[in-house]
Amino acid sequence: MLSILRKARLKDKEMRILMLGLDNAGKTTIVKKIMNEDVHTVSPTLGFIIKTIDFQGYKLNIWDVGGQKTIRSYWRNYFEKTDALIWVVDATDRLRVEDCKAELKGLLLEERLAGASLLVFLNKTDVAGGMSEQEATQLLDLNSVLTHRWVVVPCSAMTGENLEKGLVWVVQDARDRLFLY
Ligand SMILES: Nc1nc2c(ncn2[C@@H]2O[C@H](COP(=O)(O)OP(=O)(O)OP(=O)(O)O)[C@@H](O)[C@H]2O)c(=O)[nH]1
Ligand SMILES: [Mg+2]
Repeated sequence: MLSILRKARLKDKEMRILMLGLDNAGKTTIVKKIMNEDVHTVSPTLGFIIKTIDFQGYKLNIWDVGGQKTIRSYWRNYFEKTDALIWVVDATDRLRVEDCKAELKGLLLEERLAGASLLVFLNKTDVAGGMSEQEATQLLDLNSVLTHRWVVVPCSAMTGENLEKGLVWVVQDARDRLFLY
């Protein structure tokens, strides 16, 4: 259930967005593209980066946390007060899709993320042969997710395709929830 505090913050038009996913999924590149920064200079994130963007009258505080296996245990330090979870999937990484599914399932069981909406960014659509939206939905078993409001948005951090569409959903979802509870 949405806490009163969280709701107050949404009324203030401020959101805390947690961006997670396996390493190499493209989280940092997505954030850079959104910020109009050079996307060719990313390196693996060892800790976390917070970026604040003004979007459609909302202040989005995006927490981009490194996804390497050895540091995934730190993800839990960032759960608190999360309004939306952005789960970034590398559409070209079929080899690790099971790992990707398991990590996401684990997150969705977290009580502290219970009130968060889930945007799945299916990234790297600029590369041919990647998973389609339907394929990823099936392989990640998203249709079984009933605890969170979710959507899959295929995107490319390289071209910027659909990044805005994803953020629009996040903000619209926040607006909807203000009226729901
Ligand atoms: N072709 C293509 N490559 C991408 C895209 N997004 C990211 N990449 C590449 O994927 C690699 C990993 O990108 P990062 O943004 O560092 O990935 P990350 O999810 O932040 O990884 P960690 O910080 O280790 O968790 C880089 O070489 C990027 O250039 C995309 O949309 N298309
Ligand atoms: Mg990163």
